[in-house]
Amino acid sequence: MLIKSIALCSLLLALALPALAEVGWWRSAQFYQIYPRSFKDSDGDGIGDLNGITQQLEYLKEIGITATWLSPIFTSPMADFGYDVADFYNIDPLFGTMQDFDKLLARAKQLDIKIILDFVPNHSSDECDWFKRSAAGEPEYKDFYVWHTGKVVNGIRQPPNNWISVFRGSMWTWHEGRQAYYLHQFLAKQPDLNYRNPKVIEAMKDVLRFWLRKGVYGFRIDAVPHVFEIAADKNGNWPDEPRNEAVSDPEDYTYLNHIYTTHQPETIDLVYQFREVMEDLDRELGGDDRVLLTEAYAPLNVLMQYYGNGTHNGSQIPFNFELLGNVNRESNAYQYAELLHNWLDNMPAGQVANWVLGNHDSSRIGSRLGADRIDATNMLLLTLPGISVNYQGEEIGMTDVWISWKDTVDPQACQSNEQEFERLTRDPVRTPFQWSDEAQAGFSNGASTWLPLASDYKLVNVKRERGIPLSHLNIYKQLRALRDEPSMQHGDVTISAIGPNVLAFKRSLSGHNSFITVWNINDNVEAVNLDSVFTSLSSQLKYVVVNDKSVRRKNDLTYANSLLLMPKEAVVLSTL
Ligand SMILES: *[C@@H]1O[C@H](CO)[C@@H](O)[C@H](O)[C@H]1NC(C)=O
Ligand SMILES: *[C@@H]1O[C@H](CO)[C@@H](O)[C@H](O)[C@H]1NC(C)=O
Ligand SMILES: CC(=O)N[C@H]1CO[C@H](CO)[C@@H](O)[C@@H]1O
Ligand SMILES: [Ca+2]
Ligand SMILES: [Ca+2]
Repeated sequence: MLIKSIALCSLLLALALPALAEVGWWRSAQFYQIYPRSFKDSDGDGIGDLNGITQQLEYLKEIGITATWLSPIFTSPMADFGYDVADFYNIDPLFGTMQDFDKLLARAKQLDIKIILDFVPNHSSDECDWFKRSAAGEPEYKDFYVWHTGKVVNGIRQPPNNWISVFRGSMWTWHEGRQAYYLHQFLAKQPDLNYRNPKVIEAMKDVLRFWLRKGVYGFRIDAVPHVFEIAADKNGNWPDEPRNEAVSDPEDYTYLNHIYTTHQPETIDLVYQFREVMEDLDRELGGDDRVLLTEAYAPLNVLMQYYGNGTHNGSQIPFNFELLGNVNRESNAYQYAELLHNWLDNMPAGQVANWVLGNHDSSRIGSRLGADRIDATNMLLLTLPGISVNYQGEEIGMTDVWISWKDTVDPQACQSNEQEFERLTRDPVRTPFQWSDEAQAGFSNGASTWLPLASDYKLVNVKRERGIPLSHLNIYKQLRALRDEPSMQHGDVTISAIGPNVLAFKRSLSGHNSFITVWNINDNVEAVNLDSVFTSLSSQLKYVVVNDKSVRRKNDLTYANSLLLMPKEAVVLSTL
């Protein structure tokens, strides 16, 4: 009887649990970007896939990830590795099937990891059914894309204006079937959807609804600033964009200032509309909040509007690229402090910050800032207030892999030439994830991988780093554990540059221990007085996380007024 009632009780509990929706679960969450081609290959074809991700979800649990966003997994001819979607409602066979995706969702739910999908609103593939119908002039789809018959100069047909695509060359490509040019901000195989057609907006909202009903918890929206172009004038024409005199290569994207093809005012309202879809589905489905993460490289005052404008909610997580875009090997503590403040001081009330240092388009942290700064930057990401966003492999300190012109596959680089490709290629940050020192780094049991492996994979891999106390991976895990402290979850932050070489910030919450992150950015030994920049510290502080530059160990004590830092040492200290 007793056993029965316990069983009944836990049954009732289990039934009751889903009703306890976790509002704001994302406010101090750890997000992790998976680049599916390179995470884990389950079937030996050398390309990562959904079953591979499912197999390795426990690893995300091990490192304390709350939610993971997957770069595109939809049907695609892979001209831009999935950022050219041919069917927004299906999984590409390279990655698996819809059943595989359902299994992934089910496993993620068991582990309490939320799945976020990449949403590419700006364009589809030219192999998308919508585009084929549009090109054929079918009434329903005729205006789904941006078409123009071009202009004739001296008897020669030319594109309607001078716009240049992100991936070089004209933004317009002639379509024989339709006898017109179509617009593409990226590759010719990525025709832009026409956001001035309300049917397009509705069609894209339907895509969001479909995946939310399947059980994803939101979207990371790709390339938002490119969605709208300026409206055509009354004759159906668009103005030329002005020259950027600093650049002389007329094929290069930066040759023009993109005042008519990026950051049009309608963009913000579209984000608000997408958020409304999230909130509608919150009401329809119940459970935890659905979230929007937006990718926009934009001026701060524009980005802050992405959060919402008082009457309308926007993206909960407009990616903060302040650090990613602005720090380099020479950056000093004053510059870091300023960049952190830029976001925190400009954020609308009630919103939370997010910190992003990498993605599949940007040089890896260890290559960009130096391998001896990897732990320090993970420390920033994980001890600053708000949301941390981690690109796969940064937690184990993967670095860029040099890839020859012959092995280069990134379209952005392949569109250029053997002299230019290294500046443009994104392949070096997309190489297979390093799981172990086994063949193919444990990524695949096939004979080859779609991009070459890093040559240092026997040293830099999950399996080995698990066994090294101060490996990047173990430091990451310690930092993650520390995030559960009340001061980390809800505390204030005070940021200070102590001279050009030392960046420090304090997280504090009344009634709880404070934590102080201190980073010696450069190669001098530094002695700092934390009492000179922070109030109410205990006279002694305890080391709670150290890196491999430290001569001190975890739980050692130091005086707050005379902290000694080794070159490149980064530590987290706690009040007593
Ligand atoms: C907020 O955005 C909505 C939708 O774009 C707009 O109608 C409204 O005027 C804006 N409110 C303010 C205060 O700017
Ligand atoms: C904005 O979001 C908050 C939190 O989810 C919600 O309480 C509020 O009602 C939303 N506001 C609008 C205008 O939808
Ligand atoms: C960081 C990121 O997601 N970049 C993508 C932006 O959009 C273009 C076109 O869809 C992709 O090529 C990039 O990878
Ligand atoms: Ca595979
Ligand atoms: Ca567009």
